Amino acid sequence: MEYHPEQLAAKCIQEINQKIRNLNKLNIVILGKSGVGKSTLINSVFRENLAETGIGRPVTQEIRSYTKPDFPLTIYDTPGFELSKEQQDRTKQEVLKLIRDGAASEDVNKAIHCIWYCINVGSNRTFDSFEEEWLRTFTEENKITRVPIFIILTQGCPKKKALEMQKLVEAENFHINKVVPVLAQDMELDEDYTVKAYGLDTLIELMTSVLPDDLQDTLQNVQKASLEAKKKRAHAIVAASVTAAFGEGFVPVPFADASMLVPTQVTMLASITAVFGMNISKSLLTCFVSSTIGAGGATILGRTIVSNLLKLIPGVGTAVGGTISGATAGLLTTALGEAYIKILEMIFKGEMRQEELDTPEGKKKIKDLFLEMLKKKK
Ligand SMILES: Nc1nc2c(ncn2[C@@H]2O[C@H](COP(=O)(O)OP(=O)(O)O)[C@@H](O)[C@H]2O)c(=O)[nH]1
Ligand SMILES: [Mg+2]
Repeated sequence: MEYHPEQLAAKCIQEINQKIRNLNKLNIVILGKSGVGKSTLINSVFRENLAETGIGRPVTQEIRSYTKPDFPLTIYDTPGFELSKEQQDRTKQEVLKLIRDGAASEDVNKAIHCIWYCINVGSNRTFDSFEEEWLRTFTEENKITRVPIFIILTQGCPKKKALEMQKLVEAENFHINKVVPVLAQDMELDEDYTVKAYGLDTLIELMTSVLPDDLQDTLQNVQKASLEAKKKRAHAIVAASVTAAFGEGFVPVPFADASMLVPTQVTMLASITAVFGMNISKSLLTCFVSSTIGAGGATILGRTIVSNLLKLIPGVGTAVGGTISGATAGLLTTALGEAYIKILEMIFKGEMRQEELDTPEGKKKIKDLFLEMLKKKK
């Protein structure tokens, strides 16, 4: 089997698209009076500006949904929440029905996975008695379906006030998962005094802890607030790919036969890309593949790895009778995955543009990174 970096990159792109298409849909209900900062929160946490796509699609009288094609997230918003007691009551019944119907469908794509109840720190001393009553009955009724609920204290500035409010709300002992103070965007208080945004990474970590495994890739794909959460998931993908393909590492892998190693690596790179939720170009992937496991146009495995890489890194393993050990194959795959994560991290942080990698310096950088990871892992 002969693989060229171009072909491999094309295969990667194909798998990335497929992987993203197959991600389960995450469904979040967001509640709270208008002006508390729901839209700002949504747009700061997720990588698509869902809240800007107009008035949304009416789902029921009080519920609107926001989504985008090829984006595995739906936000259910309740725009009339504060207008009257009737509307709040109706909202409650409609949300509970949405939850029940979703659960009854037994379809992960239709279930409601989390509820974000937003309270504005800036304009409130605490929440009013009607909201308190609403939350009391809502959380009681939700006890059966057990959809995770976060009370999010929005516009959490000054922070001291946000923390005081957190204590107050926690003392209510609602049946909820967590009270989370956040400031979704920097807040300018004075011309020379700006309070930095905070709390969104914590919110994502909490989401990570409550969502089931079949929504973890989705969460990481759609969120942009926590690079750490993305990296953690990506590291887990690398470890799982290696274990699945090479087990404990004692079984020899025929290095001239790329049929085992290469598909494992392609799938791994595709899964990592989906978790980062970035549009990675085919030329970047071609560069990456050619600068790591295969030198331009040659067979990826076999000769390349054995005569170049293993020689470069003494002690990493040797080729015996046409095979490398599963452990060595695992090591190479791990280093490949970790180098790729590092590159996506640099792009995510804006430290490097994708095009910059398609230069001699860029390629050297990739290669050095891969070798560095190999040395680290051995
Ligand atoms: N600086 C800053 N302004 C915010 C924040 N959250 C909301 N706002 C402002 O508060 C106003 C109402 O926010 P919006 O998201 O539209 O509230 P919604 O009605 O609940 O969707 C807007 O002018 C926002 O710019 C925040 O975290 N930081
Ligand atoms: Mg809004």
